[in-house]
Amino acid sequence: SEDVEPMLRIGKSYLNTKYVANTLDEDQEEKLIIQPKTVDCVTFVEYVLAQALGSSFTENLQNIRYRDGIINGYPSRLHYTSDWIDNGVRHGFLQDITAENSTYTTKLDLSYMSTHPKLYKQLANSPENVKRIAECEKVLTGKKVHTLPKNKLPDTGLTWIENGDIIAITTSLPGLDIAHVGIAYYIDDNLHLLHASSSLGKVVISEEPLRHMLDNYKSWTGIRVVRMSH
Ligand code: NAG
Repeated sequence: SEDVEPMLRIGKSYLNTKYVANTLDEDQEEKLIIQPKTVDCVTFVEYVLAQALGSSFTENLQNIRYRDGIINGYPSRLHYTSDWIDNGVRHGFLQDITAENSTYTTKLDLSYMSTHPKLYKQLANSPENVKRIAECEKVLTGKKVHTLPKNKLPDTGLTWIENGDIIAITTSLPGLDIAHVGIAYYIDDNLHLLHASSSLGKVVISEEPLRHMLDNYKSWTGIRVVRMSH
């Protein structure tokens, strides 16, 4: 049954967990924060994936959250989901499902963090961090990635999108790649999203199908789908 899928089973165990933003940004010194009782959309998926991968949760989390698993200051954290996905694919614990199943592509154009340093505690007063982040953005900018435009996603989902898949929602916001992330969850043949919702303040299963959620936000353009490699 669907509950056998580990991402889904573990993800559901987080239902009602409180949504709190910026839990990774409190300390000046960058270190591995493990705070699964308060999550945002990204940290929710990270904790679930780290648990689903098995054996060492801490080691998994570090490999998921930091470029090549190495913690070396704020810029070593994988802030952009495209970078996060790239890292996971490179290290063999994620599979790019949209790349295998969708012919639609888009070119990455990343600049949001370096152009909005005031929005990030660790960038606001550190030109050095801004410079390093800008370098990371430059590496990925221009890279072609596969996506599924939202008008190609029916309420019922698609055969190649499975329970427990990680869904990353693409955005038209200039300089940013992904606006939100969550976990695919089929209910009565419709594809819903299991996610940490900032508006509801906790981890929920969306009442509406994912397609409706996408239609509600003009800047949400489509999705990328990635899967934990077993
Ligand atoms: C992401 C943030 C990242 C943070 C993560 C978890 C961006 C581009 N990325 O949305 O800095 O580590 O959430 O809180 O803002």
